[in-house]
Amino acid sequence: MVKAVVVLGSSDSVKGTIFFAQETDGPTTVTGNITGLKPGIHGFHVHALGDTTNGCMSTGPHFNPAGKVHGAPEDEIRHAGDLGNITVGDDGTANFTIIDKQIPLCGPNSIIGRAVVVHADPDDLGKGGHELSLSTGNAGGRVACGIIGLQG
Ligand SMILES: [Cu+2]
Ligand SMILES: [Zn+2]
Repeated sequence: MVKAVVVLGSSDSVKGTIFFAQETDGPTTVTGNITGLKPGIHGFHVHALGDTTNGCMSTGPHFNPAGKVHGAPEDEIRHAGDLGNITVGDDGTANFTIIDKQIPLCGPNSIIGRAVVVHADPDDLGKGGHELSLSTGNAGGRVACGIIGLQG
């Protein structure tokens, strides 16, 4: 079992912790609790870089080792980092579990040292017809992020 954690720390208002766990060669389970978000649907991705020197802007594009276009988590053609959307309740809190096969915690495509980003708007999953749909899902600004670090 390999475990990792993200502490969202780039925003005064948004707080949260996201845990990752993977058994050998199995899918990765992502479990998150985030507070201080606007109620509704927010894009949620793994971005390529664990660099927050310029806040969430310096975390780069969606993690995309296979060189594909943006999509939904269940799509064949997607970025590895495309984890879709999280739903925030009226109290500003999101609790979620995501199980995904494209975000390993070890091996050449490991997401350790990269970043998780929560967006201001919904991810259209590549189907919105906007010029940004096939690159970012047109998910708007980056409201919170954190670096994915190994956990013991
Ligand atoms: Cu993103
Ligand atoms: Zn993407």
